[in-house]
Amino acid sequence: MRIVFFNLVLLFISVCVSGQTDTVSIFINTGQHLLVDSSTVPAKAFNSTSEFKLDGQLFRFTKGQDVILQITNTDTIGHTIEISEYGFSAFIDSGKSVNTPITFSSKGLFQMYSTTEYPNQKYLGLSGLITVESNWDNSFYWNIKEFQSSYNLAVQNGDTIDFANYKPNYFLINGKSNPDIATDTLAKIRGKVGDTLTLHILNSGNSVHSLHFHGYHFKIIASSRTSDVVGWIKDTYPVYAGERTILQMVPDKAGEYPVHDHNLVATTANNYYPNGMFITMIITE
Ligand SMILES: [Cu+2]
Repeated sequence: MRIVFFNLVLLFISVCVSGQTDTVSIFINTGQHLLVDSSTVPAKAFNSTSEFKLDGQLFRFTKGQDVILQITNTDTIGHTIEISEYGFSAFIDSGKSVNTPITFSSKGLFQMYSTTEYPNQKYLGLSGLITVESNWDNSFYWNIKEFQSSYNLAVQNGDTIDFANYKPNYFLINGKSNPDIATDTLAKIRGKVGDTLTLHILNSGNSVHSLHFHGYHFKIIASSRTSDVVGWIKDTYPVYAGERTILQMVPDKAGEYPVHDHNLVATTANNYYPNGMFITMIITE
């Protein structure tokens, strides 16, 4: 009791000293995710309300921001949630909430994910984007992943799965596939000739996704996998499982050009083309 009181006093002091500590609510939710062909799979997501939605799962912070993450677990199992680069780790039991302070001291793109039954709970969707920036102009965000629908059911039922035999059949950007993804303003790259457009990508899946951009070249600004690729100018880039990368491009002409996974199976949904990881960019004068 004395320790709890002491911690509360410390928390109160830290809130007062910093002047402003925002409480940000994050819910661990479960539900049925509607796929592009109208089938559904069990999935999980981080959301800002208790309503389940498998989308980009983007949480934006500014550099230096002090935050109390209030994480509420509406799932039937407990989860350990980590943001590895910040040393953040919290266990939230089923039906419980925890408040954990964190200061977003460095800029960049980070992954918040469940380490529970790793990688199975992350695979179901508990892998979100944390972006720490000073401005978000001309920024776009892709949380990419793939599902093998039978695996979603198996994980949900507590059955064993083996990713060595993985044959995914759905391929998602922010939870959606072509053509539904075109309505996602976080994902749909729109800009003007000469703009600096930044695409932040997290591969939340268990497969490599080699992204091919038509019409323009981009520069690799950051990669969590290797610094060797930083500064490269490419039109195709393989984003490995778990990789966070930031790509930048300055379009030199107007037009509408595709971006798609170069692995063509990933442009399908349960074998139907082109209902996978495929979207167009729209650049105007
Ligand atoms: Cu192509």
